[in-house]
Amino acid sequence: KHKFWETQPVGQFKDAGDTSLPEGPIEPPTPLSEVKQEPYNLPSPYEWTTCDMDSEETCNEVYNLLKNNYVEDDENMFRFNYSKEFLRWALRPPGYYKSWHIGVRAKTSKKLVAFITGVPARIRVRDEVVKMAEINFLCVHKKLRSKRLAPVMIKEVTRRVHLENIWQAAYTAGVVLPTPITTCQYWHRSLNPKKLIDVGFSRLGPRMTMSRTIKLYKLPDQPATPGFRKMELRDVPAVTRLLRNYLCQFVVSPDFDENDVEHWLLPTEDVVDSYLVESPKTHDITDFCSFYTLPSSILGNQNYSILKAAYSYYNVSTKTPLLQLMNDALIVAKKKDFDVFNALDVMHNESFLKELKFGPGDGQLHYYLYNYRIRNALRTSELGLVLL
Ligand code: YNC
Ligand code: MG
Repeated sequence: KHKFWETQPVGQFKDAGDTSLPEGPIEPPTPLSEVKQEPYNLPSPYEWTTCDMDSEETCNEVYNLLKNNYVEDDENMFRFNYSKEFLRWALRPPGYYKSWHIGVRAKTSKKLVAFITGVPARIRVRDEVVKMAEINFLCVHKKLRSKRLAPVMIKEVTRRVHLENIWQAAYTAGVVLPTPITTCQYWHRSLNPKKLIDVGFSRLGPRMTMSRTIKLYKLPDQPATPGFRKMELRDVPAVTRLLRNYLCQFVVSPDFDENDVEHWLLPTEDVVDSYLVESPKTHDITDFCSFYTLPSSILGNQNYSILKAAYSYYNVSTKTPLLQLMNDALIVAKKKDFDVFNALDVMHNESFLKELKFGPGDGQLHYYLYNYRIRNALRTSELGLVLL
């Protein structure tokens, strides 16, 4: 059934529930001298290219490939439209490798027709911190689908990850592959219900009018929590401590240091927003919330072309109730003109989703590890990892 994935060091469906298999790496590392030195072969009309995301021109090509060919919802009404600034941020974290930003071009026209990326991350699984690659942005042009290009791209990124002496990876996908460590659901909180209904993202509830719906989702103009403010550079040490202390309770989470926090969580306009609560009395940083900006193209609507979506990222509450903190996040997202606020049912998110009027989405998001076995699937609340 999975001709490619059956050959890979991932949890196989036939091994589900086999308690004799140990947790941890499935295959040991091989000596670097035994890693294939040449790229895998592509069908002859195509060639490999390393995408330099510092180059305005290359970044534009990647942006356009994804804008036209990346992930759509099941009904093909929306398609992710990652911005160039977002792609630069996502692909250049501390210690990134340019060689992991892999493109495929048509040899004659030089047109970019496929893409896959990795970035390095330290991921903690129970009490072990493992160097991994986070794999993302796998995309094959619509006209080249179902030709088995994806397996070649996955093997090539794996080879380049191995060349850096890294042997594990983490990734998410909307499709079921062998074998998810957990399966999450997206929840959506309307901020601009009229537009969401007009574009078919949501529907008017039974016995609801538009004006009752707008009233239902109305939010205060200002956050309620005293000391709630935007995160600044000087907050990096305190936010790192807060976040490390919080994330250690989950079975799988990133092992963030101060450099990672500066990169991934310090606010970047139209890419990532972070807020914290500074105690007005003690000036302690007690709570934190963040979201990233990922618009979607609206396919074939007369009135609107972009859906502006915020995605819940990492949130920590120690003093402010999480419900109140996230309500303040909704308020600032609304002020920034987002149409919808999305969140997965990971970490403690289930404690606020229903009360803050999030509704369950249809698509599921499956989380995977490569070459690392987890004996039993996790509950979504045991997962402390959000990928972009
Ligand atoms: C997918 N999303 O099952 P089998 S998520 C992984 N992730 O193999 P073909 C996928 N594998 O089942 P197409 C996958 N989708 O026969 C399909 N596959 O064993 C598997 N969509 O290849 C599939 N982006 O080339 C099958 O399929 C084989 O032409 C079929 O290409 C697939 O970024 C794709 O959803 C997804 O652009 C490129 O449909 C194409 O359809 C497309 O014939 C729209 O491929 C965009 C989209 C996926 C977003 C993502 C995470 C990717 C993770 C990849 C795995 C990484 C493993 C770790 C590597 C490093 C290891 C180290 C160390
Ligand atoms: Mg293909």
